[in-house]
Amino acid sequence: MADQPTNWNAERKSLRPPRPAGSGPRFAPTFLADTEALSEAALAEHRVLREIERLGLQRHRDDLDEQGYTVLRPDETGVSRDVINRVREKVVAISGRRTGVPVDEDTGQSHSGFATPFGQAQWEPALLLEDPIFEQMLMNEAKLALITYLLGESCTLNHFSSLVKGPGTEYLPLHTDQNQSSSPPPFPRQAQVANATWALTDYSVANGAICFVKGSHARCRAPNPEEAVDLTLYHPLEVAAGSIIIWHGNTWHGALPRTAPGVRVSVIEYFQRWYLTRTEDLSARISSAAIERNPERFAVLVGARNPALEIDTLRSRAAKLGWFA
Ligand SMILES: O=C(O)CCC(=O)C(=O)O
Repeated sequence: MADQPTNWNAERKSLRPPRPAGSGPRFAPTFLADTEALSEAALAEHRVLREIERLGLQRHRDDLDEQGYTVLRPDETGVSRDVINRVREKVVAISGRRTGVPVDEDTGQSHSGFATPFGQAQWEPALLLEDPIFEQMLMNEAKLALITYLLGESCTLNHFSSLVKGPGTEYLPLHTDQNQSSSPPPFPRQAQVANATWALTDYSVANGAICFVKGSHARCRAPNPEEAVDLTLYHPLEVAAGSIIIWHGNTWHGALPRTAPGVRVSVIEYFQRWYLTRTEDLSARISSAAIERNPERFAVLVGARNPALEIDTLRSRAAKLGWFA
């Protein structure tokens, strides 16, 4: 299979502003690249890369470039074990309330019969509307710096949901997120969608860990039906509760069945570029109180504002010219 070029750093150089535009075009100026907007796109790139450096996340940026995924360990997220436990308890309570089936955290028997697109797991959407603690998770600095590196400053949520996975025997086949909610193959090399999953319980082989195929994002296609179930390609990711697993939307991933008693609990924050259609549109459902109590970027992330669609602003022009704006 012919892989596409992986030198992402080299590609980025094309964002430098070009020579002065001279007297400017007479027709269709709204549709043409202008020097000011190109400079703003280059500035956005600079801001995004500087933020990565400020937070000491260069290794994670390189992981995303080279292997298509990375893990922020609990000590790198700035989130305490107490908060992670509270979030897990909330997810467990919400999951039980929504189906009327309380989660049996000890045996997991309550959750061995679930079947969703995410495997033998209960999937619950629109979690962000349930409790302000989820808003804090969304605004997590280190996670957002890496998601912004992948999807630019104008990116938005596609869905904010949870998974509770009980014991079972079924593997989740290898797939790409890009394939489900963005353009068909060949996929663009620049991420169009990206996933940040909070492990709220430990991930291990027996606990039904997520698995990745290193470097598969550069193939710019989904696995074919044989590859999707080829267990030799599954490389389990064992991480501690409180970690955030972040991946490029082209990266092949699947999951092992859980063989141990109990449940694996996670929160999925799934992001996309500003021009894609969302799975869950929270823009009209999010409260004005939530918008007010959070930083400005929150409104963009939940889709209440889309700066890239504003008419003729510098930011909207820049978002159409650079991957980081
Ligand atoms: O967490 C898992 O087991 C798999 C989740 C997944 O495939 C996804 O979020 O796209």
